[in-house]
Amino acid sequence: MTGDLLAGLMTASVEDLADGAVLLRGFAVAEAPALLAEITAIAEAAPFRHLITPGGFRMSVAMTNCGAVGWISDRRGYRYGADDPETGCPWPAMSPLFRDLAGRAAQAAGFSGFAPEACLINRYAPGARLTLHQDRDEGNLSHPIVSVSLGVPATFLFGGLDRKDKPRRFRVDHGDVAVWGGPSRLAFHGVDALKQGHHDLTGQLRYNLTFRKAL
Ligand code: MD3
Ligand code: FE
Repeated sequence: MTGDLLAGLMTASVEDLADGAVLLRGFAVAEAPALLAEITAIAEAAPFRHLITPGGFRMSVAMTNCGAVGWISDRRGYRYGADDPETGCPWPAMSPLFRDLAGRAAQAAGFSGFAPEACLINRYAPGARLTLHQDRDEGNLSHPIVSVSLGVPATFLFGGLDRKDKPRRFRVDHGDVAVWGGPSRLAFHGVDALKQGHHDLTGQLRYNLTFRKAL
């Protein structure tokens, strides 16, 4: 095990959520201020927006992306694309800070060589939520998804492979990193409506970075 990986694990506790799913409590706390500064810079080039679902609903979570491709939704469906449809420009590049954090978290959870092309950035204001869904728009489902929580705490809903499986709930705090792979990669999941709260670095907001091997 490399020195920095050990250092990350010394401040983080590892919780097994399910087969292939791990929660690394506090794994990204040290990097959080730099991650938030980078989110601000990304949003200057690719502003947060509320995407429209194929069914015509406006998502309560505001989103943007960085990386070679970004996740988008509109009346035509869900997909990854190289350009921001709002600006017509490529998504901002994914920085080494983002990429390395995702790779180290995946490694700590037992997944080697995770090199995501896409980082979806979700912004939750009070009341914003994600209903139960699967992440299955990625070209390569053999890699995990890495999720980094920042700011106000939230409740993850983690179901099974069947939409009807009753989801388990667990709280995620600032700096927590979750890795979902293997048998959990296609599990249904969501996020409860964000409660009113305050975090010194984000005010009443929560951010989530979701790293995906999309191509
Ligand atoms: C369980 N975002 O953007 S990832 C998403 O807090 C999304 O914004 C969550 O779900 C958020 O699609 C954080 C939680 C998550 C992600 C992928 C999973 C849970 C998962 C894949 C399989 C199982
Ligand atoms: Fe998801």
